[in-house]
This record gives sequence, structure tokens and C-alpha cells, in this order.
Amino acid sequence: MAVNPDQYEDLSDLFKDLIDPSIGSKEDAETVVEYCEDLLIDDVSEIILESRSPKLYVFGRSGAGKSSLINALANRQVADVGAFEPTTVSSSAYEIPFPDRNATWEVVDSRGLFESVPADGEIPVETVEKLEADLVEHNPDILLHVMTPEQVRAGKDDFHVVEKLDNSIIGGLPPRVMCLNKVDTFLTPGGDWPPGRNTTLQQQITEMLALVTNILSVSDYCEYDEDEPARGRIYDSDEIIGAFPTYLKEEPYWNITTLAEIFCEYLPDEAVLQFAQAQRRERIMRRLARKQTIAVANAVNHIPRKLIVNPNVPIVTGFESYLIALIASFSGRELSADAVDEFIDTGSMSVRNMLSTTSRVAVDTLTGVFKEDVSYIRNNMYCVGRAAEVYFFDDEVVEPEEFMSEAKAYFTGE
Ligand SMILES: Nc1nc2c(ncn2[C@@H]2O[C@H](COP(=O)(O)OP(=O)(O)O)[C@@H](O)[C@H]2O)c(=O)[nH]1
Ligand SMILES: [Mg+2]
Repeated sequence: MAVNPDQYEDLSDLFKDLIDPSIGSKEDAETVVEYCEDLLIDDVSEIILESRSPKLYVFGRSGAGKSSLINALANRQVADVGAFEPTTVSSSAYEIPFPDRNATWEVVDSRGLFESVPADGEIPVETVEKLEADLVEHNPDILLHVMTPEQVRAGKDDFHVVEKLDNSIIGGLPPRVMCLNKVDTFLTPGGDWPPGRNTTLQQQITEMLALVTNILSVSDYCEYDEDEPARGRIYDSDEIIGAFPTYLKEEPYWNITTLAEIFCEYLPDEAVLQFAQAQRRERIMRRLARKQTIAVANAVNHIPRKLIVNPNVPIVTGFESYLIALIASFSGRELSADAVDEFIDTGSMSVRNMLSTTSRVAVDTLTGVFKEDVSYIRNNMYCVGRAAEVYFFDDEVVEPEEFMSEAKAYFTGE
């Protein structure tokens, strides 16, 4: 099970279920739910309720590996590899469904784009028009320019074509990623593979990256992985996100995960979820979980005092339940109060203690025991969120207190 946006359609209903049904008055309950909505639901809705398909646009010379790239990213045969490509631009659009993951991708393969440009010639008007129409129709989030090392070395022609296109297209091209495919062509017969086991090969890939960076006149960049500079470079540029070498002929591919991570990082919030879910990328879902923990922890700092002080309104517990339920759902569970009960039941006594302590301290805070120190509630909430994250993602029971120093470090830099 992956996150299903329909489930989140009425988050306020979830609140009503999660917040103790024996809540004092109907009015108090409404205030609490309203308050939670204002603070938190907007944040979730951008990622989940407004979730839409990621839109990728792939271009590059015939044979560079565009179809292979689409297949490798989607992890299935979607595009025909080695297929004849036209010499006029005639893009093909793929809608790639991942029904069991509640996700769909839109991928457009420009085909023929470079072939339509005569050597040393101007870009035909039809090419610009076709590309422009494609960009308007599909409105891609990211462009992927696929090149082989040979094409990189062959000169600057292809880079010029893209630059010219960028100038000819109204509004310019969307941000693009350079995919430098077929790095295995550097390999000498009998040489070690993958590049991580072959320093000569790594060096050749790094040199190619340096060449590309130089041709693109990018002065500021950082390595994607400091320990392995051959994995690619992230550019400090609005137009070009970075350059990443790949091997995509057959499984096991090389470095496709890096590309996928880059997309998760650079896609707009609304498009990240469906990209990540289809990739089964747990790291992304975990990052969402962590974001929620921090949002809820910050939110409890701002709970109106008149609500906390009333012990009939278990608002803090409501927030905790909400957070636990969301984290459970990000990990692939149904979004329901059951996961909350399970977490509390399976958890150690300290999980229960932590929950009740948070509520008690919230009340104490306002009756003078902890004075103004609401940071205690916030840190506790963070601990509960982290313990839930570890429970649902790693199947491990960890005392919430274990995360206290992390909480302090996060919020106050202590
Ligand atoms: N050696 C090698 N061949 C590759 C690689 N990626 C794709 N190919 C092969 O290159 C050929 C063209 O690939 P394809 O994806 O159809 O390119 P497209 O024309 O840009 O769509 C096919 O025979 C692929 O198997 C790679 O990383 N290394
Ligand atoms: Mg193709």
C-alpha cells in the first residue's frame, strides 16, 4: 500500500476520530479541529492532496539511450530500445501508470530533435515550433538531455543546439539535467566494472564531467558524492541542475538511483510523491515523515493556552495521534487510528509515558510548574514522531527519550 490521496481527502475527519471522542464540549472539539487544520493540513495537502504526475521530457541524439533511460527510471519496458528514430521531430508521450503505487508519470521523448538540425545549420523553424508546442502541451517539470561520451567529445554542436533552442523558445527551456550515458564505453576489455571498482574508469568519467562542466561554462558546482566524484555534479545554476553519468544497457544499471534522487530533490512538491512512490523510494517517504514531525512539534508551541489548560481537551494527545497516524501512512500503512493504537500498544511503557507526560506537562506549563518552557512539549512531540518513524519504517521499538538530544540539537542547536 502506498499513500492514496483519496484517503487524505478529509483530514479533519481523521482529527475528529483521533482526538479523544470524550472531548469536553462540541465547541472545544471544533476549535481544536479547526486549529489543527490551519496549522497542519495545508502542509500535507500540498504534497498529498495536490499530488500530480511528474512530467519529464527526454531529448538527445538517436541511439544516445533515451528509451533505455525511460525504461530504467520506470523499472519496466515502456519504450522500444534500439528503435528507428525519425529525422523530423515527432515526440512520443508515455503515460506510465503504477497502479499499485497510486502513481502515474508523464514522460515525453522528443525523438528526432537533434536529427532535424542540419550540421552547422540553423535550427529549422518547424523544430522550434514542435518543441514549443510540446512544452506548452506537457509543461514538463524537468528536461533530460541524454548524451554519450562520444557525443560530448565530438564537439560543442549539441550544446549549441540546446543553447539556441533555449534562446528561441518563448520563456526559455525548463531546468534540465545532463544524463551522460554509456560510460561503459570507456571500459578497456577485461576492465573492472562497476566504476566504483575501477579507478581508471572513475577518472575517465570524472574527466568527462569536467569537460561537460567546462563546455556549459558552469563555474560553481559540487560533487554529488564526495567519496565518488564519478557519480556526478550538481550545478549552482538555474538552467542546468547537474550532470550525471549512467550505464543503462541492461540490469544492473549504474547510477540510475542518483538520477532518481536528483528528481526527488528538484521536482516541485506536488510532483514528488508520485515520483517517489513509483520508485518505491523509502527515503523520500521518510523525509516526508520527518517533515511532519517537525511541523507538528513546532505547531504545539503555538497551541492557544486556553485550550491546553483545559484538561478536558486532550489537544496535545490529538496532535500526537495525528502525527503517528500520518507517519504510519507514509510508511505504507492505512491511514487510520488503528496504527496509532498499535504503536502505543506495541511500544514500551515509555511511549505511553511520553504521551501522557506531554499532555500533563502541557497543562503544568500553564499552571506554573514549567512556566513558559513550552519547548519541553515541542521536544517531546519530536521524540514521539521520531519513535513512530523508527517503529513504522524500521520495525524497531525505540524509547522516545532516545531522541531527546536530537530534538534539542535540532530546535535549539544545543
Ligand atoms: N553500451 C551501452 N549501450 C547502451 C547503454 N544504454 C543504452 N544502450 C544501447 O544503445 C542503443 C540505443 O538505445 P536507445 O535507448 O534505443 O536510444 P534512443 O535512440 O536514444 O532511444 C540500444 O542498443 C541500447 O541497448 C549503455 O549505457 N551502454
Ligand atoms: Mg528511443
